Amino acid sequence: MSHFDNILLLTDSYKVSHYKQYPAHTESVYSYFESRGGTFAETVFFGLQYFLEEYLSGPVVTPERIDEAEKLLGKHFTDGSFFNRKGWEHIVKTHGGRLPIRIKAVPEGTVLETSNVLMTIENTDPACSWLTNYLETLLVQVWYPCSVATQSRSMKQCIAKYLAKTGDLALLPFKLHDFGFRGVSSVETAALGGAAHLINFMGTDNLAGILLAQRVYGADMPGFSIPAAEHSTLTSWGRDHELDAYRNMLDQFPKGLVAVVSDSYDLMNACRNLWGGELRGQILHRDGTLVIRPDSGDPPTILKEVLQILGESFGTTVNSLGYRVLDPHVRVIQGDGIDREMLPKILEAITSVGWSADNLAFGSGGGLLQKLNRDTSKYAFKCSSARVDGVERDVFKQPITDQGKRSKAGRLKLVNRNGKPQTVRELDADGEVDLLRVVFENGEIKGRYSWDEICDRAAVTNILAH
Ligand code: AOY
Repeated sequence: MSHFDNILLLTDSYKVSHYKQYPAHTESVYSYFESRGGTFAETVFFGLQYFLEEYLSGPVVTPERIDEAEKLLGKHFTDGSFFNRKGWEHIVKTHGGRLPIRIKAVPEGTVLETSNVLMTIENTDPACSWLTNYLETLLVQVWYPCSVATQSRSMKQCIAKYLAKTGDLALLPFKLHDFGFRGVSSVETAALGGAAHLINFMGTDNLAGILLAQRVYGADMPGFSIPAAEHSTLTSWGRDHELDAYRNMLDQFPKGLVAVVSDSYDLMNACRNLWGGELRGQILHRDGTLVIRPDSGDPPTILKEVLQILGESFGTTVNSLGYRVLDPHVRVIQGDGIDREMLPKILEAITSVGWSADNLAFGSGGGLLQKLNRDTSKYAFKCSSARVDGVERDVFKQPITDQGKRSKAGRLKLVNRNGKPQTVRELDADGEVDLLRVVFENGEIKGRYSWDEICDRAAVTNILAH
């Protein structure tokens, strides 16, 4: 059972008072969601289907929930007498508890330039114009899966650039592994962020992300992993038995990929004298690949040194692009300190000394799922149109204290103009196809997107353009 299943309470406190603040006879409030710019030139839209399914669909307003909200808010506010009981009871009586709201959005997985409309929301019952922005708080949380999908896709473009230049692009889907479950603020965050990453990559240790991709988007098996050590499994052998701990890994997992974190005591000693010394023969006769994981130090410096030592011990070949590749029995994964800024530094450092990006994979936790906030892509939800007493009017803000915070005006449409999606006013786009589709209306989910179509839409295709 969820502790957070009362839609009346999934909002900011101040919104409870807003129904008294709109002009009299406000029949419609129309709002939109966009990225106003920020770190990335594009955004990937992803995650709305989860919020619709989890919180908004079906009969979500009930007499019990109204009572609970009235009681809680009565104590929360200094003067609790303004609770909108009539408004909520109207939704129960007239709509069977289903929200009289229409949400349109770009199809999930769509990659769109910033400053375009991603989603619109409006009330479908003129008595419920107060409800549109009551839902802002919950709906805007879609900023998080959008941001993770966007950042992960940008990191994919970065890795793709180096693979195209120095190695094999076919390795791309497994080059950035999600280590982030423990580093995020909640299980729900792990699920949304983990699924968002899996739109772009196929490697993950974040099982919550897999569950969300399967249960909400019908994915089959969207992410894969391999046996891998953590420090506890190795250090419990004792410092004097580091070699035995490593040998045990090779014995227990005699074929396929196996990853072993190797910095418990002395990473370079482990690479040169244990993996590259005593265990060298066993590794070279193994039917599979040992993935060595450094986990401390300055990543570019450490990785150049580790590749150098492993090259000396296991040998290298030079590929058709002129870059060095380690013997196929050994590879490296860097999972410490990886974020969108460290990634290009490492790739530049290793390629500058002749190593192919094929040698290296990345793990990222906090950098992938938590080093983001709503400002990273400046997500905002603003009212752009209202109908008052039968008259539609533009609604917008234009603060002289920050021109970047100006909001759009009018009812909006996303149309294709000279091969590019552009946000225009509905009035200026008569007869043009709207790329926004109705996904929710009057309590029902109207359009669903499958995992595979979302991944296809977000696919990184033209690598060399980036
Ligand atoms: N996993 C690739 C498979 C996963 C992990 C998870 C935090 C893996 C490590 C590895 O190789 O080393 C959460 C830290 C590491």
